[in-house]
Amino acid sequence: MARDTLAERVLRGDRAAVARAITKVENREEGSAELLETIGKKLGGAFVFGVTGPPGTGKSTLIDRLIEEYRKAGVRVGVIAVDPTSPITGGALLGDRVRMVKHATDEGVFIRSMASRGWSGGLSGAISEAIQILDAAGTEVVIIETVGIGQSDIEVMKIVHAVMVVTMPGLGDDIQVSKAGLMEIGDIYAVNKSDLPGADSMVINLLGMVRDMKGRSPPVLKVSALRGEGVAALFTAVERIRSKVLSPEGRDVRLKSTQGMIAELAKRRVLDRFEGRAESSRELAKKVENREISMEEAARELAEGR
Ligand SMILES: Nc1nc2c(ncn2[C@@H]2O[C@H](COP(=O)(O)OP(=O)(O)OP(=O)(O)O)[C@@H](O)[C@H]2O)c(=O)[nH]1
Ligand SMILES: [Mg+2]
Repeated sequence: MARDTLAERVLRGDRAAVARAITKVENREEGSAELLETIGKKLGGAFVFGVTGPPGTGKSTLIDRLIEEYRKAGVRVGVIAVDPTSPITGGALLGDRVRMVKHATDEGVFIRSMASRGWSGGLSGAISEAIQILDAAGTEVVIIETVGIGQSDIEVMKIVHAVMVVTMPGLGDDIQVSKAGLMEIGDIYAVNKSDLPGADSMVINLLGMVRDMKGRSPPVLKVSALRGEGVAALFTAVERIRSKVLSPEGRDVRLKSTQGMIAELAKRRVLDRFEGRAESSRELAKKVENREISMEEAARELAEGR
């Protein structure tokens, strides 16, 4: 009997196969497209939840708590921690993610760190692909952790169904969220580290900002991931968002996320094609240097691959 294909093992929810499949698409190994085509027709419809916020606010610790809650409820969870470091300096922040190792033996939890490579205009990791693989493997909740500091996390937020912004007391309160554009994207706000002084004023600050938003009133919740205080209430609020997203009412949100994923995949194709043309781009540069063609023509040729 023939050995099961990787796609079949992924569809069965085999965690090792999921890891292997993500690596495969990340490295664009042969057979990646076929794999994605097979599993892409068997998506289960996972809830994709973005968790962002300034560095060190406790996002990973809080996600860890949410994983615990989900596992108590028997829900399969996947986490993709998007590492803002470049592939060259890569891994600098990885130690941070290893904190979630206590779930290492739980078949219902999958944790992966991925680099968001620095292509302006695209995610260029394989985040959309990883989401599909996890979804096809029966993961019900996929959490994407990004650091809320730059463009790449805003890009990530286009492909998720809902976003939780994690802040903490201090750090110049309102500035840390408003400056980073985090006030526009949150569906829920967590003020973590409530065991430290200043949490209440941070909550009041955020509530003030939330009140100014038109047509939206995202909840603001105080929590201490360290002590586990407020975690149950936060989990309930997140679950309310999940039910809404997955209900008929959430159709538009789901469509928007699918659209974002397709756009990412399309961008990747264009960029890959583009990168593969390093040789011809050199030739084109020579032609421009020799005044045979204009830069405009060269760019068109490069982009359209003639
Ligand atoms: N006092 C206190 N410390 C906390 C709490 N939650 C997390 N921390 C600590 O804050 C530090 C950062 O926590 P992480 O969970 O790594 O924060 P993060 O937001 O994921 O960090 P980055 O991914 O690097 O942006 C760690 O030392 C945690 O132990 C909390 O509720 N209270
Ligand atoms: Mg983290």
